[in-house]
Amino acid sequence: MALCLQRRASFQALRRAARLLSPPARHAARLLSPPARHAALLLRLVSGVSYHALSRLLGGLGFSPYVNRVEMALKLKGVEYEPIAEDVKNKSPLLLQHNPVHKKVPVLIHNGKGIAESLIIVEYIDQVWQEGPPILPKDPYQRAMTRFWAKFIDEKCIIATWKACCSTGEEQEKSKEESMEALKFLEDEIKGKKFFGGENIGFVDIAANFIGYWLPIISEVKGVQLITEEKFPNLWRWMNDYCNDNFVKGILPSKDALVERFKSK
Ligand SMILES: N[C@@H](CCC(=O)N[C@@H](CS)C(=O)NCC(=O)O)C(=O)O
Repeated sequence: MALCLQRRASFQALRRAARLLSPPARHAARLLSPPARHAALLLRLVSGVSYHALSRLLGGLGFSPYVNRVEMALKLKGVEYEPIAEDVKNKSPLLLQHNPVHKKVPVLIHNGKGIAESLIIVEYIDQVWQEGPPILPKDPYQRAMTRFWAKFIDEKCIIATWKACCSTGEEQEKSKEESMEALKFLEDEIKGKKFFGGENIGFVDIAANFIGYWLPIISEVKGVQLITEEKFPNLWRWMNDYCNDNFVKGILPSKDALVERFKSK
């Protein structure tokens, strides 16, 4: 009987805690099994942490520009998450379970379900945590253009600039040319705007994280000049604004750590 009363009291407390949750979190709570719901509510009750604490980021303790995109989105939305280290040379069963197709980080595990591919994860975060600042525009045309540029950055800019820095001979020369051509499009796209997202950092800025921070460091280490103020004044200005933005600065890995990493590559 005493146990029954205790359970009832604890259920009432949990119900009160449930009322404190935001509508999307309440909806998410309904999808959990009763024991998981109980545990999540207790967590909220004792620590003030919401269901969103059930987010885990695979690769979240390494140096990956792709993982860094997801960290940006989670932090922009104020989502609590658990970073999990991943050794990509010796992949964990958790990574293989949640990203059997590509076997790459990042993977976001949210409420037990895995989502792979950094840009898809960022979009997912934007949809799930709608109460935070928007990452993609709502207008369908603007949204399509945003996705277009993010895809362009992934397919044309990152691969070409990486090869321009890290390959040799003919492949390097060809990649340098491809980089210049691709970066020129970004130069035109950022002209007259503070960020690709307008006044605030958005999806394309997050997608271009590699171009803004990692590329200048890799170029310096490898002695390859790609983005200069003379050739790309608008992109150059964006890179400075982006990297010196107080929010972004707090999420980027240290330059020294990256220099060390790329010296050995
Ligand atoms: N298109 C993927 C790329 C992710 C990616 O290349 N991740 C690297 C770390 S930076 C990785 O996991 N590499 C392991 C491998 O290639 O086996 C994304 O956007 O998430």
